[in-house]
Amino acid sequence: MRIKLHPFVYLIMFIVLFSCASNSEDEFVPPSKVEECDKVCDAGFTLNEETCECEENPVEECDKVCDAGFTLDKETCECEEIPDLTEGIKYGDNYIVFQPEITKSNLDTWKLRTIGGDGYYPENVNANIKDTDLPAIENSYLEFTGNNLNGGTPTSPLKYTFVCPKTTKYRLVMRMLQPLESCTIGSSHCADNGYVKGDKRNDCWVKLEGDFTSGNHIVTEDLKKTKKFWGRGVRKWGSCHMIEAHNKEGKGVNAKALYNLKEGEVYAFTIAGRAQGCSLDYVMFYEETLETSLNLTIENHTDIALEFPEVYRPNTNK
Ligand SMILES: [Ca+2]
Repeated sequence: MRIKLHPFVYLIMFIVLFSCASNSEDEFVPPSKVEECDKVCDAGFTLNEETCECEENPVEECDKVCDAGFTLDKETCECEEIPDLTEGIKYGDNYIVFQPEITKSNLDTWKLRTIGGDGYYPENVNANIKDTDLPAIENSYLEFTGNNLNGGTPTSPLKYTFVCPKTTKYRLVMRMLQPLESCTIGSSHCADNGYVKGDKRNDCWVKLEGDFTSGNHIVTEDLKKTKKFWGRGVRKWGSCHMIEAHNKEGKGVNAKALYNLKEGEVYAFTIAGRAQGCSLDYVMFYEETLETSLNLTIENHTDIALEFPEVYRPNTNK
């Protein structure tokens, strides 16, 4: 039997159904529950409970200052020893100084001259030296015996590795001797105030490697190549103090060897033999402004051991 309902009944049924559905939605209230954040963060991170994100801990500034020969590891804030530095280098606040014989390189044609030994200068106390002259530091030095009196290709390289003690501009100088024969003023070929051949036995080759720029008009790349380094010290300890290189316009020039070095950086320095007889007592890199503050004059024949205060001399316990 088929029951036919009045359309009004359908309408009532629809309203009731709709009303029930609607009431059930209104009655549903989701629980006000805050989700628990149980994330575990890695070391060095901290949980932000509001966002439930791991955030990196702020890095504490490490301002430790390390001694010369040590470098700062910023992650651990510890000073670590720099390996392979040449032993025996003396580090000041704004200079480094060393005797050339501390090198680990083979001396080859460089000869170690020691007091009383063959070829040592002066050969005796009356050997044309003044009372005010200071002998070689620790009574020893290196003499180059290769090439000829005027020069030659770079021979017998001697290497040194050092760390820069302070970011500043440094000048390179060496205490140098030209062991030349003396002569009588006025006789033939006798020049340079009684010293024959004053422009011989007075140079070597130098090269510096590392992170630096030139401190003057010499191009930086030239300072990273092997260049002639020369000076004067005829039959007395003088100085090797000028580099022969090129300026930024490409012209050949003689100038101070000036390097802008960085604190904590490690540099490799090489000396190679050029003119036979050139003799080296010690090597210095010093902050150039010392020339003003200490009123220094570094030029031909200046004995740097006497020009600088004694503290600037190298260690003698090689
Ligand atoms: Ca010496």
